[in-house]
Amino acid sequence: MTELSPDIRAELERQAIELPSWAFGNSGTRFRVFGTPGTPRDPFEKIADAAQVHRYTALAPTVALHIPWDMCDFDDLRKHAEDHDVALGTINSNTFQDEDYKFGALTHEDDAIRQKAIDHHFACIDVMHATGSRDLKIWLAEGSNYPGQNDMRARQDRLQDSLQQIYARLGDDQRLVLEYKFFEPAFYHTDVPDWGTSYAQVASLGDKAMVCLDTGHHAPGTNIEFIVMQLLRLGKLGSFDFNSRFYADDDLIVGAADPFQLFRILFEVVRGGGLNNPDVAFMLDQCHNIEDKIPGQIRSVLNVQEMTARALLVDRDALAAAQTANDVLTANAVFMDAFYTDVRPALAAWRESRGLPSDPMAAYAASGYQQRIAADRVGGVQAGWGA
Ligand code: LRH
Ligand code: MN
Ligand code: MN
Repeated sequence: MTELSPDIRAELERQAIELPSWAFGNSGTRFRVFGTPGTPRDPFEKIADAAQVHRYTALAPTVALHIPWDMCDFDDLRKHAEDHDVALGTINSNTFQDEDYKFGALTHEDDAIRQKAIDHHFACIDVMHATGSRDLKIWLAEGSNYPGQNDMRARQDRLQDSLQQIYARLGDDQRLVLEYKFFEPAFYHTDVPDWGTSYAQVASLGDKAMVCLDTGHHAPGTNIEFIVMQLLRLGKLGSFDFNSRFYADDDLIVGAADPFQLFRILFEVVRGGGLNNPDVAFMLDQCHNIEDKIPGQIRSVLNVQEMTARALLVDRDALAAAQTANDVLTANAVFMDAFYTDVRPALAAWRESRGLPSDPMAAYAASGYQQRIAADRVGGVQAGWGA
C-alpha cells in the first residue's frame, strides 16, 4: 500500500508515545550490566537523548521520570526539556531499592515503614507539581516467596489504606495509575499481581485512579487484548507500559517478540476509543541492554506507529457484518488482511510530506549524534537502571 487515507493520517498525526528516562541509561540482567559509549551521566543528558527520538519521528513529545533515579533540580530539568522541544511526563515512584522495603512498602505491617513509603509518594506528588506532570505511576515490588509467609488479605487492606492517603494528596488535575505484575521480585504471591486486583484497588479510590497495563507483566498465553477491551469498557485503562517479552519481564523492544499481539492490542484500543484519548497514556517501559539506546527507542515508537496504522486499516464495517452473520472465516480474513498490509512505504511517504525523514533510523545514524555523545561523555559516570 502506498497511501494512507486522510482519516488514518489524522489519527497518526496526533499519536504521542512517552519515553522512559531509564531506557537511556545502562541496564542489564542480574548477571551483568554492559556499558554503552555515550550513555547519559545525568537526567539532563537523558532528556537530550530522548529529544533525538522526537526530532526524527515526531512521536515522542514527553519523557517519564523515575524517582529517585532522576533526582535533580526539577525547575531546571523542566526548562531543559522545553529547550529541547519535549516535556516531562509521568512520575514513577520507586519502593523497590530500599533496604527498609525488604518485606513490603505500602503493605508493610510496620507503620513506620509504611509511612515512609507513603511519604515517598507525597514527595513524588511534589515533584509532579514542579515538573507539570499529570500522572503518578505506582508499581509495587512487594509480595512473598513462601506459602504461609504473609497474611495476604491484611496486606490488601493496608494497601488500600496507603493508596487512599496518596490519592487524597493528588491535585485536581493529577491522576494515580496502579501497575500490576504477576510475579518478580516476589515469586509466590505479589500484592498487585493482575488487572483485577489493580482495578479493585483503584475503583474504590475514585475517578482519578486508573490501571496501568504493562504488556510484559502477564503469564505466557494471556489474552492481553481482552484485558485492554475490558479496562476500556470499564473506563479504567489509564496507561500502557509497552515492551515485549519472550519469557518473563524481558523489557525488549515493543513489537519485537510478537507484532501480531501488538496489532491485536492496538485494534482493541481503536475499537474501544482509546486511541489519542487523553485518558489513555501510551508509554514505553523498556531497557536496551546490548543495543544502542536512542535507535532502540526510535525503532520502538515506529513499531507502535506501524501497528497502529495497521489496526486503523481494519475494515470495521465489513468486520461487523461478518461478525453479525457469524461468518467466522470472513471475520478472521478481514482482521488478518489489515495485519498483513505492509504500511511502511505509505508511512515513509507521509513522513516525508510532513518534513520528517522518511527513514528515521537512517537519518539518526547519519546525524553523527551517536559519535558525538560517545566522544563528549567519555570519563563520566554513566547513569544506569537504578542510578
Ligand atoms: C516493573 C516495571 C515498573 C518499573 C519499571 C522500571 O517491572 O515494569 O514499571 O517502574 O519496571
Ligand atoms: Mn512497567
Ligand atoms: Mn516490568
